[in-house]
Amino acid sequence: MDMIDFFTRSRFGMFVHFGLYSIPAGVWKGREQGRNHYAEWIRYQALWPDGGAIPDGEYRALASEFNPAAFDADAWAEEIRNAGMKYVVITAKHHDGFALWDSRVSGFNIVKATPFRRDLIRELKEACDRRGIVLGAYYSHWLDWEFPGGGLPLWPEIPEDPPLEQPSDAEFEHYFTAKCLPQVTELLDGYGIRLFWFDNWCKCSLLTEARLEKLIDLVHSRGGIVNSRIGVTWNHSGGDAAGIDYLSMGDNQFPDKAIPRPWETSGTFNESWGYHRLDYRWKTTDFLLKCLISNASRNGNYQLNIGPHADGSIPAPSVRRLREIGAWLAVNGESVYNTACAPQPEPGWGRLTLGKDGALYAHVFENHPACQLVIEAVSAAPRSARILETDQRVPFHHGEGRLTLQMPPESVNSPLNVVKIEF
Ligand code: FHN
Repeated sequence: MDMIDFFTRSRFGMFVHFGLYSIPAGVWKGREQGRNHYAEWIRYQALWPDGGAIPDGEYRALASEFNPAAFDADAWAEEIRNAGMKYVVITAKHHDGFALWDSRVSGFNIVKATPFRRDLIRELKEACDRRGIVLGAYYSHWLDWEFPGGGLPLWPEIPEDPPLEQPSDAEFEHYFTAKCLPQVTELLDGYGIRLFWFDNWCKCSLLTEARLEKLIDLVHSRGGIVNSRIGVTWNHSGGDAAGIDYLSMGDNQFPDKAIPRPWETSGTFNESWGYHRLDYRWKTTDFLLKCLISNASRNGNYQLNIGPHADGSIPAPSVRRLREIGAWLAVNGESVYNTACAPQPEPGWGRLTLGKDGALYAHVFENHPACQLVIEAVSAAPRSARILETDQRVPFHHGEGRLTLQMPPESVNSPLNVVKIEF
């Protein structure tokens, strides 16, 4: 399979942040983690701003409690498929260094260090394969808080503290060659992973061009693809980054124009990536769908994150939203999958996507009775315009390169209508 072609056609994928941090879930010894709501950062932010990080031994001890007995790879894969997502990228290893597969490189993993003793990546890969879903891996190649020489946060978690002492170049080289490259090789060769999401977001001298080239070449040698956050570029507008297959935006960042190369936004349902028991800032399905549609209309993908509970179950607010998005896509999917940015200017009332067969899809963000929707720069007169979900005919007028759709008053009852315009 040509991975980048698959990625571009898919438009919608899942992100999963799951690991030892899912146990404290944003609360350490009865107190809410400070600084931000990224529960997967609790190792360094537990006591912010009054104290240091969780001591290494205490954090590692979470492994002996990690037992996601409710994890069911087929149930996860069903939710992914029913949501209309075509791929899933899971934190195979996040910054804490803990691996979700049976790694021979480091014993700090789900099989060797926890009572669960099952290989989650293997189970999920098989469940995804059964459904034609592509499994990808998030791999924290720069930060690794358990292995000697792994990168540490560049900034002090407590403003008065001196910055953390960084590994030397030689120490980082040890981590890079003894853990990072061999683990990525395990994911490529032992698990057939071809879609990689690496994570770096600041200029870091340890990620030298030579190291990045090695990592990129390794993934490319097996036909895999890598994202821009590997560190070569941090350019939201889409700079020319050698070796990069797709761009990743900043967290929850949505560009306001089309980008002429493959790209994606990774986003959260609430604020945290890992499960956070006190994060109640859930976004609405309407908002999330608009993010998906908007990105598709600008040539981009949307990778929407779940943070499963420590027992492996998916939080109810995510499940409800996933199912609602899936229900919308079940009837409107052709206006999103395998589409591209339309040549017409983006209208203020919504978004436009262009199907491979030349159909134009008008996504109505603002529904109100008897509204007229104008699309500029439509050179030919359409042969038909219909609401995708109901097949209701939409009267239109075409003249002087302008198409005006007269939305039927009943259509206000369905939010996010799509009008399919055929020529
Ligand atoms: O530090 C990580 C964070 O925990 C999370 O994984 C996000 C996902 O995009 N990436 C980093 C911050 O941007």
